[in-house]
Amino acid sequence: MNLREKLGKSRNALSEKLGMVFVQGVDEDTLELAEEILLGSDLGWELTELVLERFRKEFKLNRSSSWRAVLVNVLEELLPEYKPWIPVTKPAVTIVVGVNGAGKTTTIARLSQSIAAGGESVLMACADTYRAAASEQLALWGERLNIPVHTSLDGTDPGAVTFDAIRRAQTKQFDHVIIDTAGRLPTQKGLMDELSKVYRVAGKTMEGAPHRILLVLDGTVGQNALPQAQQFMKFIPVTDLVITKLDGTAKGGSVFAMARELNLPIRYIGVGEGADDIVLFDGRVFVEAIVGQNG
Ligand SMILES: Nc1nc2c(ncn2[C@@H]2O[C@H](COP(=O)(O)OP(=O)(O)O)[C@@H](O)[C@H]2O)c(=O)[nH]1
Ligand SMILES: [Mg+2]
Repeated sequence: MNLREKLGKSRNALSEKLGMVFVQGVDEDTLELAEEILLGSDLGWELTELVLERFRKEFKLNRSSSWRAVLVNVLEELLPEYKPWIPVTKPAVTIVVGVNGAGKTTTIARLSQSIAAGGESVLMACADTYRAAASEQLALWGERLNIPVHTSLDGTDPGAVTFDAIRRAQTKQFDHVIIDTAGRLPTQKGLMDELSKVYRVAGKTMEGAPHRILLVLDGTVGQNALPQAQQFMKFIPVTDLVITKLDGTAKGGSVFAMARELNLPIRYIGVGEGADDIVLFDGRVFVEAIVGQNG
């Protein structure tokens, strides 16, 4: 399956429906129907109005404009081109955060797999010490992918695990260490404070660490994840977003709203349960896949 097929639900909800509406041309009546479709794809009010304005303007200038080309242009403009992340020190320390079930552990496994495939070494560390199942899950991934995993006894302080994992990665000269954290809700103040502590410990253990902090968001939740994301950002300085499960939702439009509201680069998207189903995010490719002619 290519990206266009994996994002098929969002593509159907957005471009297939718009195509049917605009068969009769672009006018105030069809724009009203288009508004519903744009909102339905979870683009949000603000961006929906922005897109409708562009349609009005373009079609006033030129009745024979292509709605698809107009939409591709306006959506591409909403997504800046992100500079690639190039780690400057070794080990590069990544902390991964988010609510339960968002896809943190799966993301870490797939990410580590692609790092290893690129010839670099990676240590996966489990700072979720509340559930035995958490370290077992990561250990299982490690076995399957042949990637070392740093675990500790249940109940160990997550800060201590962070310290140990970074030290081990330094001593054994790993290129990367990726730290998994327990899922938590922003309303759980104690757990959120603990996240701040993990962050501080990383910085004290190694100068400049963590080098990136990935916030993993469940794409099926769409824009409803925004307040939650903003709360996380109060406790830990998130550097990049990962939006998972975009294969299982028609709410692909929320990606544009997330990028805009949170003002953070979307680094990866999850588009399935397979090992290759995490992709480096590229705005143009994404837009092409959900609305382009040939995506
Ligand atoms: N369809 C789909 N499922 C995903 C994706 N990413 C994660 N999952 C599934 O979501 C569930 C929770 O993932 P997990 O990594 O354990 O979440 P965590 O609690 O944040 O660590 C698992 O069943 C994953 O297979 C994705 O991009 N697409
Ligand atoms: Mg997990």
